[in-house]
Amino acid sequence: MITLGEYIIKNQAEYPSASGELSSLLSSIRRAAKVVNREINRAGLVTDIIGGSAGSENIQGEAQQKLDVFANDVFKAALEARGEVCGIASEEEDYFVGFADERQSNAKYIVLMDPLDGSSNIDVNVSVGTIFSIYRRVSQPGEPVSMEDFLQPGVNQVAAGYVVYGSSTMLVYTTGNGVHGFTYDSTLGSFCLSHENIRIPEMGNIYSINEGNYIRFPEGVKQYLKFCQEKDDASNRPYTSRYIGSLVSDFHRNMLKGGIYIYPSGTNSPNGKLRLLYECNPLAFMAEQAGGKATDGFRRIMEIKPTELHQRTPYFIGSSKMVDKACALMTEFS
Ligand code: AHM
Ligand code: MG
Repeated sequence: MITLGEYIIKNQAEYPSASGELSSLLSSIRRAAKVVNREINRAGLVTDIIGGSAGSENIQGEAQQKLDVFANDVFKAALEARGEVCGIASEEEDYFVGFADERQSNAKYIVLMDPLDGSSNIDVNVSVGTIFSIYRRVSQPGEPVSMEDFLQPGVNQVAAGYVVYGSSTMLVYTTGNGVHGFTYDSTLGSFCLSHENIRIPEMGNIYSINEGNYIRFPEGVKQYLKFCQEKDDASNRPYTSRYIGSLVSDFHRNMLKGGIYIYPSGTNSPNGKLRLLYECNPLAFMAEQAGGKATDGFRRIMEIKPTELHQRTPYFIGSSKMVDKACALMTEFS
């Protein structure tokens, strides 16, 4: 059995020129994930302390759960502690946060994260996740981090991943060399390699979308849903519909089994709900590394040049042939 810690060290040894900072950064994420995992597992027991609403809103006007705030604090502290990261941005922080001591301001990485995605599901014991995205800063070491460091296109990511706190807890990540998954063994206190080199099937038969918003979907999405629901034995249709409402879990399932996840425009906001920098880009990097695709219906997600920290984008992600079909209909009916 190989633990995540051993795997990170083994891979670092294969790149003798690497300084070990990225490995150390991933170790910080691993440690924070264990702490958050412990608290999520207790959420039903100590509801008054860690369950339910925090009574506050984030900059996007969404109610923060106590565990959102807790997870944000844990990941932020873990990333600040070691000195590989010069700043972070988070769904739960209005602005980016620069780390100021001398070691940190000379650090070369920045991290964007959604510390607890799908947190409205916690109170009903549905899986939630942490999503992270790692870039090299563009500003010079020693300078304060700036917005420019955070507004990089997804193609510049050096690593990305997620933790899914589900029926078992898994940490899945890529450093641009395939996607690898580790399952948490709580008796050992270790993430153990369970899914090396994950590949998304080119075609699947699962589609995931909040169909309650159907009336406001663009015509291309309506046409794609019609296609998914039509009977055609040769292409294994109708497909099956699965929607947890927790992006990491929906993506994780589709990545392993083959499928497409869509959060289109025309719902709560003109650009859909999901945030480009810390939800869409990291999962897009993972999808592509696993052989899948991610677009906004027309453009590759990772090539979008961000203009705002909390910017949203329509999102189509999953099996490459399914994303291609949905995008073809988006173009045809636009
Ligand atoms: P959050 O970051 O506030 O938790 O919102 C993101 C979540 C995703 O996990 C999920 O896919 C989506 O919101 C569900 O949205 P909806 O309830 O509109 O279907
Ligand atoms: Mg989120």
